[in-house]
Amino acid sequence: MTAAASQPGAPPASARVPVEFPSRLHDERTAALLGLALGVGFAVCFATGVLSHLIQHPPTWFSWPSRPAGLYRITQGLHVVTGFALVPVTLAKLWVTYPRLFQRPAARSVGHALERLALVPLVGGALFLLVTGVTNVARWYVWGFDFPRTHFWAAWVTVGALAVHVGVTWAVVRRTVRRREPPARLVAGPGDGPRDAPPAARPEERRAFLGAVAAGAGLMALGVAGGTVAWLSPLSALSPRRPGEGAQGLPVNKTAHAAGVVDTARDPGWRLVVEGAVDRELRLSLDDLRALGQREATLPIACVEGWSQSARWRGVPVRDLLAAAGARSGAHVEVRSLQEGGRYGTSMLEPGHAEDPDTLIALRLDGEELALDHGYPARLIGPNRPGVMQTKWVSTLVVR
Ligand SMILES: Nc1nc2c(c(=O)[nH]1)N[C@H]1C(S)=C(S)[C@@H](COP(=O)(O)O)O[C@H]1N2
Ligand SMILES: [Mo]
Repeated sequence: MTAAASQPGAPPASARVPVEFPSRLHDERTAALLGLALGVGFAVCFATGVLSHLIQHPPTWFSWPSRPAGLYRITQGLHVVTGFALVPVTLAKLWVTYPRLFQRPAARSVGHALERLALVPLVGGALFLLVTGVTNVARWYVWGFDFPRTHFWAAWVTVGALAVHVGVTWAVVRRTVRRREPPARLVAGPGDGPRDAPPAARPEERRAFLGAVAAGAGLMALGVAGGTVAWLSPLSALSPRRPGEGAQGLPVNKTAHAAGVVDTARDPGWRLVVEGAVDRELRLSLDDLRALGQREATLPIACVEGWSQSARWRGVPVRDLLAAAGARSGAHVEVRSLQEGGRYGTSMLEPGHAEDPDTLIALRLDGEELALDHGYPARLIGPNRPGVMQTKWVSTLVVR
């Protein structure tokens, strides 16, 4: 106990920062700049993620158009690339700000306590989203839970906590970004003496640090962007699916073997059935389908996991099949697969998609018969749809 501690006006020993943080980079300005980058990044990730969720589980007020054909490829590519790039930025922000954990007193008021408590869902949620997103893209399913649903709800929790955090820190961010006064080190608690409030980082130190974080973010983005941008794919160490790799030069998500359809897909007795609210039920063999008018369309498979690739598809437009069956216009169509069980064995075609001339029951891919792994004998492919809604090994179209 020093003599100073017992002098009137000196801070009590408990108010002192108990741990020393030698780096000058633990300062407000570094934290604010990283915070701005994170705010923008998480906003993009959240918006594109919610959009993807709405497309796959559309509420009545939501309708996703079938054009432009490659829009989902862009929004979902952005979701995955920004998510990956956020990893180093988030870690940098946690490192810059963690001295704050040791701030004493832990809470100055009820408001301050709530503010600090909101960091639990913020930090926990952000790390959870990044870890589950990256491992899901890497197809490393170590989690027992339902990924899309858990990731979706965690995003709402995180964004709620982020709104609180932005509200609380906005004044500091404005002040530091406008350089009204020199930034403070983040270690200072109330009553700290000058020795405990050392100077913030010099601008060139901060620039070098932020430059390294940006380079890390760029590397992470590159690591996955090649799943979509073909010429980057040699650099994309983190992308498990790459353009050009797979049966017929197109990545395969689930194989026929994994889906348990090898025998049923090869069965000569296979028929495409069109049933439901229609004049008559259609039962078409593969030869029947080949004899109908064919249409060709160049469309991407755009997987939710971030990879995408365009290919030339040829087959029978769904709308021609619906017309042949006498379905009324504006019908919703459920597309069923031979695959039994599994989440992606069926998908819904909203009217706008069912009526798009390029929404096909495809029989051919890049001039060849469909490979078994790409959905032989027939698969759904349509413009501007998530990969999970491009059902392979189609057995039935149910008109509703
Ligand atoms: N029946 C069925 N269709 C399916 C799937 C599936 O698991 N089962 N996976 C989907 C997913 S997630 C994607 S990305 C695309 C990939 O198509 P591809 O394997 O032909 O590239 O198929 C979709 N169609
Ligand atoms: Mo996918």
